[in-house]
Amino acid sequence: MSTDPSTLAAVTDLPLLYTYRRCPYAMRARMALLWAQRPFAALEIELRHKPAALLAISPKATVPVLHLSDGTVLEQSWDIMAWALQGSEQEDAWQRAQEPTMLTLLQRNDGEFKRLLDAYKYPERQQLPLGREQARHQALETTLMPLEVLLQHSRYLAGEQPSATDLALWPFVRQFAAVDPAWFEAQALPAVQAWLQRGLSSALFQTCMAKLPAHTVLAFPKAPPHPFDPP
Ligand SMILES: N[C@@H](CCC(=O)N[C@@H](CS)C(=O)NCC(=O)O)C(=O)O
Repeated sequence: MSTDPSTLAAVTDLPLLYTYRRCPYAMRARMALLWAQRPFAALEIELRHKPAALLAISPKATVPVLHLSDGTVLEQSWDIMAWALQGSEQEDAWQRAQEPTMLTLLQRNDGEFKRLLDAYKYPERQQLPLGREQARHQALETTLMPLEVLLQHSRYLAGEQPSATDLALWPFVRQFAAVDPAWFEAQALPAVQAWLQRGLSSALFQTCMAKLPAHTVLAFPKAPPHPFDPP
């Protein structure tokens, strides 16, 4: 595969997303791009063999990275979501996510919850002085129970319609639930469970999980016409 970033970008006039299908940060970026109906090309990478073209434009080398045709490089999933949603038909979904409560949820998700999720999912790799069950319990108390309280009052985190915050959190709660699905289902989290299911069964999520061959720049499949199920 070519190692020249300009060559890779030249394959397409579309914004080029360096992505990894199973990465939760990349999932939120793909969902936002799809929901905003921003056409984009995608390059599925392997985390162990990152393409030189990615390293050249983003030495920190995490995914997702969005390379725009004017040369701009967006290296954070939230920045990619902002670029996608602002000025799109889903502007309102972006604006509702800017409320302080929503920004706090995002911060907690990407900080404490992510660390606890890693400690729960990969106990052998973890850096926290916590056992697996302790990590799971803390995640329940600090994150999932507060989400349950919120979702007892509204279908989505910022109201009756999805917002950027829902897109940002779904992939992480999905990962947490998937570590031990029977345990997750047995918890008193009916609103969180229903909200997660709503997200995962949406046409938006299904499309964002399209399988692409690695190392190939391809136009990503188009956004579905009705990304969320009717209430
Ligand atoms: N703060 C970044 C985090 C992205 C991130 O950590 N992505 C992971 C994959 S899920 C990654 O690329 N890790 C680098 C590696 O594993 O080498 C964002 O929001 O985009």
